This record gives sequence, structure tokens and C-alpha cells, in this order.
Amino acid sequence: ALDTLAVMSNHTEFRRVYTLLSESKNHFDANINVSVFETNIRIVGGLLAAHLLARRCGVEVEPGWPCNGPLLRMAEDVATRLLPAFDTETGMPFGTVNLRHGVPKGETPITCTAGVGTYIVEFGALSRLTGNLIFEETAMRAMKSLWHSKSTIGLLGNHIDVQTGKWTATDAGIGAGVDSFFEYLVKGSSLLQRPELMHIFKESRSAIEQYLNHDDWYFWVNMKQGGVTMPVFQSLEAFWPGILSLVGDTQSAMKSIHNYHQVWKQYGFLPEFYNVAQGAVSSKREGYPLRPELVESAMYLYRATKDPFLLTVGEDMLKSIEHSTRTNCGYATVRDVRDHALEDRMESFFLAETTKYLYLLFDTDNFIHNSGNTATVLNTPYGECIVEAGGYVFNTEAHPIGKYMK
Ligand code: DMJ
Repeated sequence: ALDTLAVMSNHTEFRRVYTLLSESKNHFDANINVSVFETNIRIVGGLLAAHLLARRCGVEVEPGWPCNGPLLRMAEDVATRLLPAFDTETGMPFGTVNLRHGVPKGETPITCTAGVGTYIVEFGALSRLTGNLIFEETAMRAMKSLWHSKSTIGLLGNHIDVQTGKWTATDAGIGAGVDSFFEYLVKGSSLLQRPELMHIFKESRSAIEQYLNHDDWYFWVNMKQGGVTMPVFQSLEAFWPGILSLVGDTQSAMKSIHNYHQVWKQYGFLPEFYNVAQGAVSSKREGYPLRPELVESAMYLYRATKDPFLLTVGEDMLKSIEHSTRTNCGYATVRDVRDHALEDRMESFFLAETTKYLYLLFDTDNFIHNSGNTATVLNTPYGECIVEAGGYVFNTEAHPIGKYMK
């Protein structure tokens, strides 16, 4: 939530937390098993974003910033502890690593697609800032290895054995277990100027449109033959119109977001799974854990089109969240979108993502909407450095990574 404070201009609170973090020691030298994916998107991404926003929040940064700084060192430390997970036959990572001892003995080699291909934004930024190329190279190797494992019709499955490269779950879709791989092809290509990533995105999108798209919903299909296995829309898939708007296809994006908004209107929230054929919530997937994806897409699309319908989407979300999920000490997960029963749980992505994207949808003059027309030139011991030169790229946890050039 640290960079959410920066986005909302609460600089004093940002500096207080920044100082607490900077003064903590050996934070990551712990004998605990963590998810490689979640640690990357939440911890590495959060630290990098806060590091890059520190100067504009009034922190007295170190000489050589943005290539120096306590939060950058912490990000490098924790990312280094994730690297042993990538030491596999294919270069694709295990899903879990011990922060002190590496991959736990007997760890399963089965990782989901998103867990393999969601590192290039954080690892790329880390390499470019520190000069240590290992991170970017490791993330690229995993992504390429994954892409080489695609089926003959160009689709990826849901889970893969990272030692043998064999798929163990063969449903192809754009939602749970897969989503952010596609997101990082687009964002990685933009942040790091790597056209090969956009090329992979374009190829994978054409297979997605051919086999998954049914009336602007994206179903789950068998990765080998392309036949529909589940005519289901998942709440996580609502990130897709945002990605389409980033690649310039606002028309397709608007069609899908209209579909998703209809589901929101039906229940006042998005259920985790919605069976499109039945027009009803899928059983045991009826919750809404305050997810950001719908407003994330609305924010990108509003920036691109200024279509007031997108403000309506944000307003509907804001009203439902305020009306039904607000409690005395936070906002609660909706257990069942049909009766709005709540559960005692608030995911960290509510503060990192949902509130931030809602704020940014309506705050059209926010500094984060910098399209790259303005920049700041810094003189550092390493030479001239141009920061905030090409806008910001949000990682998949909504941590904005500012672009810079040396
Ligand atoms: C977030 O943790 C990330 O956006 C991730 O990629 C999948 N979605 C959740 C929030 O819904």
C-alpha cells in the first residue's frame, strides 16, 4: 500500500513508512517458504515502486538514486533469494522457495503458467537499475521456455512440470493461473523496449481470439484441439480489456468490458466464476474478494477513450463496495455475491490495487497519468539520468514502475 499513499499524495505517511522500512535489518533472511510469484509481484514490485517514487514524495534520496537506495537494495536482496527457484532443466521456476535455504526438498515441480511468466517487469527493472543482468536474463529465459511449450495451435495450458516441460493441466484460458503472463508480455515489452515480447503477445492473442473468444467472452478450451471445456467468465479475466487498450484495440476491449459490467450489475459484484451459458454464478465460486481487475480495465480504457460509460463502471463498483463491504476496521470480502454475506478477510490487493485504480479512474490529473511528455533530468555520480521519462508501467499488483533512461 506504500505507493498507493504516493498516488493519493499522502507524502508524510509515505515518508514515515519508507523510513521504517529503510531502518529494518536482514528483513528477508528468514527460514520460511514463500510463493515465488507472490513475493515477486507484492514484495519486489512494492519495494521497487516505492524506491522510484521516493524522490517525488520528499525523501532525501542517496547520491546516485535511482541506481542506489535502501529499498532498491532490499528488492535486490529478496529477488536474489527467489533465484534458486529458476535453477531447473527448463529455466521455468518452482512455485515455492525457502528464503534462506532455496527450493525445499521434495518440492513439487508443477507450477502454473502465471507463476512461470510473471517476472520480467520487476526483474527487468531490477537489472536495469542495479546493472546486475541476472534478473532480466532469468525472467526472459522462463518466459521463452514457456512460449516454446505452446501447443501446435498456439495455446498454453494452466500448469506445467518445470523439470520436464510437460503440461499437467491442459485447459487454455486467460484467467486464473495464466492471466499475468499475457499482461507481462505487453508491459515488459513497453518498459524494457523488448519487441520480441510484443511479438509473442500478438501470436498468442491471435490463437486466443480464434479459439477462446465467443461473443466477446473468453472461454476455457482444450489447448490441443481448441474445443470449449468451460463456458465460464472468471473475475480475474477482467484485466484483459485493460491489456487490449494498452495495445491499442479499444474497440474489442469495450465489447468485453460491457459484458463484464453486465455481470456486475446482475449481482452488485463480480463472482469468482460466472457460467455464461447458464447466466448464473458457478457453484463454490460465488465470492468477491474485493478484486481490482474490472476497475483496472475501466481506468486504462477511460484514459484511452474518455467514454463516460467507464466512469459509470467505476461509480457502480465504488457504490457497491461502500454500501456492502465497509466495516469498522476495513473492507470485507464478499462470501456470496447473491446475498452479499461477508467474510472476515481483506486481501492486500484491495489497498495496493482496487483503491488505487478507483482513485486513478477519477483523478484524471494525477501525476501517474504522465504519458511521457515530461521528464526530469538528474546529474548523478554515474552521469546524467532522465527519470519519469516515459510514464509508469503498473506491475500486476498495481505497483507503478517509473521509466527512466541513463
Ligand atoms: C493480484 O494479486 C494480481 O493482480 C494477480 O496477477 C492476480 N490478481 C490478483 C488480484 O485479483
